[in-house]
Amino acid sequence: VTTPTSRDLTVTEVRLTPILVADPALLNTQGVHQPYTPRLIVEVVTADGTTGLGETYGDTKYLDLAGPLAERLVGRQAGDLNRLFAEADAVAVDTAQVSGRVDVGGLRGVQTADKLRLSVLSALEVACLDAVGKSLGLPVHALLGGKVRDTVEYSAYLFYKWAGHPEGVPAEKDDWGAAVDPAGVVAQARTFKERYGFTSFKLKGGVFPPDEEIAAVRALAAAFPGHPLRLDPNGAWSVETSLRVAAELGDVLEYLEDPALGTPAMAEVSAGTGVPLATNMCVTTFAEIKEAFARDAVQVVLSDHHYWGGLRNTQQLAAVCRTFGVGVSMHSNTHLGISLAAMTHVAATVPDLHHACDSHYPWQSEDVLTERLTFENGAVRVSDAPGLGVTLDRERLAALHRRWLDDDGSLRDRDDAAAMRVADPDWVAPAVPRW
Ligand code: GKR
Ligand code: MG
Repeated sequence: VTTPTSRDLTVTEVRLTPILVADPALLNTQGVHQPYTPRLIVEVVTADGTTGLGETYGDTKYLDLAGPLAERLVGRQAGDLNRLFAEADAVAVDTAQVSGRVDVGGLRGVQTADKLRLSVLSALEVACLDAVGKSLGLPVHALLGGKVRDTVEYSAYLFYKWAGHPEGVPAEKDDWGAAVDPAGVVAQARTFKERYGFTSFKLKGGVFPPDEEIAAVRALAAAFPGHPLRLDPNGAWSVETSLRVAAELGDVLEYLEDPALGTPAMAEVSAGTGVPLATNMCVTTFAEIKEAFARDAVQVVLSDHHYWGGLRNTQQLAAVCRTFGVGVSMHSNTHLGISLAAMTHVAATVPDLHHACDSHYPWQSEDVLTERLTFENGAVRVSDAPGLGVTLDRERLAALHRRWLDDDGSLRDRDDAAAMRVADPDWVAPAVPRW
C-alpha cells in the first residue's frame, strides 16, 4: 500500500458529463446546425485532490467509448499517457458507427475506429495534462515543451446563417442576425471585427451556388482590403468548379479549404492552381499524410487536437508538416472554452504557425467555465496559470447536463441534415460534388 504524497497523480476517478450547448442556425453543405449540440466534458481526479478538465465531441458514439477508455485511465499515473494510447486500441468500437463514411455533422473526413478512439483519448489527455499542470504549478504549454508565442491568433469564422432556428423549434436567441448574401456576410464580418478584433476571415461555403459565394468573398475583399480570406465549401465542388473559383478568387485568397472531396480530387485542383489548398477533410489521420503529401494535394493541414488524438499528436503532426514543407493551422468544430484553452496551449508551442487558427467559440453563448476566454485583437493570450488556466462552473455544467438528460434523444447525435428537414422536409444532404 502506498501512502499518497502531496503530489500523488494516480487517477482515482474520471467523471464524464454529456451536455447540450446552444448553437445558432449556422448553414453548411449538409444542412444547418441543430439548436443544441452535444459535447462531452471530462474531469480527471487524482489522488492529491486535483481535477483536470477535458472536452470533446459528445455524440453517442463518443460516449459509448468514453466509459471503457476512462476505466483504463483509473489507477494509472496521469502522466502515463503513451501507454494508455497504446492500450486503447484494444477497446472495441461498434463498427456500425464507422462504416468509412464522412462524418456528416462534423464534416471532418472519413470516420474510422481509430479516429473515434483518438477523439475520446484527446479529452482524457488534455484533462490529464491539466491535472499534472495544476498539481505541479505549471501551465500545459510548459508540459508540452514551452510556448514560443504569448498570444495565438484566430480567424473570424463566418457562416451563412438564418436569423434564428425555424419557428416552433426550442432554441436560444442570438443577436447576430441573418447572413444569406454578400451584404449579410460583410455585416457579420464587421461584427466579428468590432467584438473580437479579428483580422482574418474564413467563410463556410458549400451552401449557395459558387457564384454567390465568390461574390461574398469579393465583397469581403472590398470591405477589408489586404486581410487574409479563406473559403471552405467542405468538398462540395467538382474539380472543374474548384479550379474556376480558384481562378476567380486567386488574388484575394490566403487559401482555399477543401474545395473538392478527397486526396485525388484535391491533387487535381492543386496541380491546376497556384492558390494554396488547406484541408481538414482529406488529411485527418497520420495514415492519410503519405499519399496527400506525395501528390502535393494540400499545402496546409488544419489540425484538430480532438480527432488527431490530443496535444502531443498535434505537435507530431506539426513536425511532419514542417518536414515536408507543408503549412499547419487549426480546424475547429462547435466547442467550448476548455477546448479553446487546449487549442491555445498547443498552438503556442508550434514553431511554424503562419495562419490564424479557426474557432467556433464566438458562436457559443454558453460555456461551462466560471470565466469565458476572450479574444483581443483577434487573439487569445496564452495562460501561464497552472494547467489549462480555466475553472469549471459546476452549476453551468449541471444545467447543460440537465438539458441533455431532458432531451428525448433527438439532439444527442448531431445531424445537420435532420435539422434542415425541419425547415425543408424534402432536404437530403446533397451528394458531393454538388456543383
Ligand atoms: O460547423 O458547420 C460547421 C463546420 O462546417 C464544421 O462542421 C467543419 O468541421 O469547421 C469545419 C471545417 O472547417 O470544415
Ligand atoms: Mg474545413
